Amino acid sequence: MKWSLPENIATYGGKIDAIFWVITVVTGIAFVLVEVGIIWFAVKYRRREGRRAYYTHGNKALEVLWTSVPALALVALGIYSADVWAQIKGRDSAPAGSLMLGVRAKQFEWNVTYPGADGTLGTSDDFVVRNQLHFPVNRPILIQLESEDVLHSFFIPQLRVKQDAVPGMTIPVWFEATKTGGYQIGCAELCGLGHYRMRARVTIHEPDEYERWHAEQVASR
Ligand SMILES: [Cu+2]
Repeated sequence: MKWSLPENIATYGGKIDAIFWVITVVTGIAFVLVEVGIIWFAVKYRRREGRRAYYTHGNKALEVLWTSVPALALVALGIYSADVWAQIKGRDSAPAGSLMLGVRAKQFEWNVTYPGADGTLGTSDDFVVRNQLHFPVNRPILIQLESEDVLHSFFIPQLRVKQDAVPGMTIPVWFEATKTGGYQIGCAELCGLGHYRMRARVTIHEPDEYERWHAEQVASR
């Protein structure tokens, strides 16, 4: 078992990890304070021979305090992360010149649509490869994510990407890898009995290597 985050190979991964750690520390402090309080009170006010219960209707000042502090913390975290959210998930946030690919989830596989020889997605020479996502390193990739049947979730931990695939919707997801290698898409939304085996291989190539792979695929069809 590993406690650290998975390796980060996404250009925006550092920003997401920073938010993750800030939230973990803030909620971690709250968790420790609450748990210590529970144990402290349970021990201090435990039943004792001859001690009578004390009835109270609460404390207004305390209630205002423990409602407003978490509310302010929540708003502060929201403001702190809004910028990163807009850069990654915002409408039309994908950088210009992104390579566009289609990913269609279904029970229990990922079908990836690549542009054909014309290099344009959505034309008649597109081709589909089952459970294999290939793309070049150091170039933004824009996935048009769809689902054929139920809710799935497109999850590549090392790219810090997790996005629900919703039937009837086409959801854009963009990322840019900083490293070549082999990774995996997992489905992060319980989608049926085969959910656990809904995986696909991710292969991140050097640009010329990707061109070669793509040309081979086009030639073989
Ligand atoms: Cu699934």
